[in-house]
Amino acid sequence: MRVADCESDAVALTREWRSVGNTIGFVPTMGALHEGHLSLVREARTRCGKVVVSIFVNPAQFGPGEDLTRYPRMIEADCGLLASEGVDLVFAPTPDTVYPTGFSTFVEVTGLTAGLCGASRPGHFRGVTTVCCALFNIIGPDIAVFGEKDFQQLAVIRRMTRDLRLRPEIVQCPIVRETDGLAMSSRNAYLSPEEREQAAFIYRGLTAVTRAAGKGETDLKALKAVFVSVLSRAPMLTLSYFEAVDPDSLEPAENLDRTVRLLAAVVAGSTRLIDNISLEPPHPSRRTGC
Ligand code: PAJ
Repeated sequence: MRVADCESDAVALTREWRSVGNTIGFVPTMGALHEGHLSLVREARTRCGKVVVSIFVNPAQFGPGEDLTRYPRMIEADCGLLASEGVDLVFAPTPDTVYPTGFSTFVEVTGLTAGLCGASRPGHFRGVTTVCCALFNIIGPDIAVFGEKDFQQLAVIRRMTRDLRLRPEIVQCPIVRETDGLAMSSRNAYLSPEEREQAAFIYRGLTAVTRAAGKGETDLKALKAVFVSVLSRAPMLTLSYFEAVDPDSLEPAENLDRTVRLLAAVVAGSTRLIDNISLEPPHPSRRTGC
């Protein structure tokens, strides 16, 4: 496995691989890797001849007062994990490499970024799309793999890639969870033991909503009440949002006549946690009025 912090090395190596007919799978990350990240790496591994992972804690996607300085950095442990997964190249640039003096161009997806996490994190998605666009241009991947964990990010990246005719196909992977259901996240490390225990109620709430819908409840307000009621059993968690949206446009769903995505964000102390689940339309025999 090669590790490059220099952009020209990453460009030269990936160019050489493409020139001899290799396909390249790319997994962008901010490091502090866990099984969720590794699942994306494995997906890239099954699809492509060469796998590149970037590790870059991207300053442009952190707002003032967010956790840029305390974000966990553990490059050596990360490289150990990636070597065991058969990764070919880790690209770990410095901020000065990605944003050289005079850098002044940003990529912004409008509309999709306005609500949900975009509403409370202004500029966040602009930072994500700008860095991903730059990384795609450095690596030149055939596919880029993203997790459903960050569902709004995935939709935003898909839109950017489509609109700007960027090279990679965007591949999405399901959320990997801890045994109690909490979605794995590098930020889970910030949680106190009590917060960590209560954080499991986010997924419990989402599955309770799925069960209620399975029993025929189609009113989205009533389904939100189910989520809120489960979450109220975890007093250390404060709801930031719970929304049912169309999985592509992220527009709020009016009703349950098609598959929707339930997205939730909660705050535990100073840590923001997000999760989501797909909700299928109710079985016709359970639909009231049929
Ligand atoms: P990061 O939070 O490190 O996540 C990197 C990738 O791993 C993202 O695609 C994310 O959705 C995925 N991921 C994280 N936790 C996961 C889980 N439990 N199951 C499945 N996939 C999971 O997302 C970012 O970094 C950054 O915004 C980035 C795209 C790298 C741009 O800086």
